[in-house]
Amino acid sequence: MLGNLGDSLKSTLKKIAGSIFIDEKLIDEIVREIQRALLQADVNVKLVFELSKNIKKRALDEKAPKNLDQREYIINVVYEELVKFLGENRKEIKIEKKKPFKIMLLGLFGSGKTTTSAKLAKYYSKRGYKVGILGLDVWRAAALKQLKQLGEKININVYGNEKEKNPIKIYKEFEKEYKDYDLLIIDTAGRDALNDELIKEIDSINKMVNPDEVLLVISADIGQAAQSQAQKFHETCKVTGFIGMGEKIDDLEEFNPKGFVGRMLGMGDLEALLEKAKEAINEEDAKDMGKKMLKGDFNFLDLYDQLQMMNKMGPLDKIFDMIPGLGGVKLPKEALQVQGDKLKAWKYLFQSMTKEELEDPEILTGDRINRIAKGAGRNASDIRELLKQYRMSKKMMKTMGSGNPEKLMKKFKGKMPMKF
Ligand SMILES: Nc1nc2c(ncn2[C@@H]2O[C@H](COP(=O)(O)OP(=O)(O)OP(=O)(O)O)[C@@H](O)[C@H]2O)c(=O)[nH]1
Ligand SMILES: [Mg+2]
Repeated sequence: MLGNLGDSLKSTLKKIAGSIFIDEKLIDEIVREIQRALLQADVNVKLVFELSKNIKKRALDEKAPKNLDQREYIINVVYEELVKFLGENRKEIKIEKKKPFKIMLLGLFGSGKTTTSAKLAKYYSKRGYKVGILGLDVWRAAALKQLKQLGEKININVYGNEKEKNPIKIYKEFEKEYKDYDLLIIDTAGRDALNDELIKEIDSINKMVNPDEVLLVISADIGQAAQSQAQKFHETCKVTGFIGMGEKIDDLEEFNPKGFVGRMLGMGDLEALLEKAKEAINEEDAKDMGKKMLKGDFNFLDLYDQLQMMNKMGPLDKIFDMIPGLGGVKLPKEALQVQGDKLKAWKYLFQSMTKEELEDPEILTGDRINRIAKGAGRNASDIRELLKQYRMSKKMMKTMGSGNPEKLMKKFKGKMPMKF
């Protein structure tokens, strides 16, 4: 479905790029095509009309910046509006320090609650939080077994009691343990519909648990039915978010509307065009990001993100090309020689560090270095090398930044990470 949507939108964008005149007639035509594509993909009618109204208004009213022609500008408007459309309701979960912060998962049978519990647990434990899972699904046979198997795979403690049929009692049974955790994830039972029985059950669990976030897990292929389902669940129990991504435990990413729209539209084709547009428009953004890097204001978490990107995208110099503000920067040779195996090892090392250490690698003591190395099955020298690499990059950026960042940024024009 998404593939079709992408194809239709892409052909519309190509039409804009290939047009001779941009007039109201063409814009009307384009807006109608976009509407049709979105409606076919089962997007809510009201939202589609709002989106197309915005696109039309901007396409007619706004003038392209000097160095961009109107076609390129309109393509960019469509792209921006799609990103805004998908991104406006984006909500990040902030794990507050409260020991434990509680996330409860709800959903119908087979929607992916249990899998998502494990994904979330892995996601947050990787980021240094101590995470536990509590299984309150007393309905499905072997529910706890499934959860425990998943927990074992990702090294997360799972609490539950197969013999107890009352979820409230299970919650109470382990209540003393929860304060040991930064985050407690609560998996609940589903039904084939949101019936009275399920409502009563989640209502009573909700009152007992008092979760900080309630996430509704919905299968991605149910289209607009998602809305009424979400509505109903929300009425029973204030749902704070939705979630879903893929089957494997690693398949949880923070939703990034830019990346999503980019992928959907197959940015490769339009990349050059949009890149040009972005250079003209997003110089401000690029400057901010560039400044952060140049101030040396980055840590292991940023490095880790870059490594993950790199695994998908290729060598370091290419990645640096895509970081706003760093395109065209020549890296020292050593920095480029970091190859696949090493990256993998680093990833394990990062995963063994605490959040504080990732945020400020300089706090790593000799003792910790040895512990982390042991935990990740590596040598302390690997961590020392990683630190060296980190300090080198940081120093390099700082040196670059000690000149005049404004001037420097002009030289390294802003580029969007848009190669998928
Ligand atoms: N494609 C895809 N499959 C998923 C995803 N999440 C879970 N699954 C699969 O969907 C099936 C059900 O997932 P569960 O996590 O057991 O779902 P649940 O909501 O806990 O199910 P019940 O406990 O029976 O209500 C399993 O086969 C999972 O492998 C996902 O995000 N994408
Ligand atoms: Mg389950």
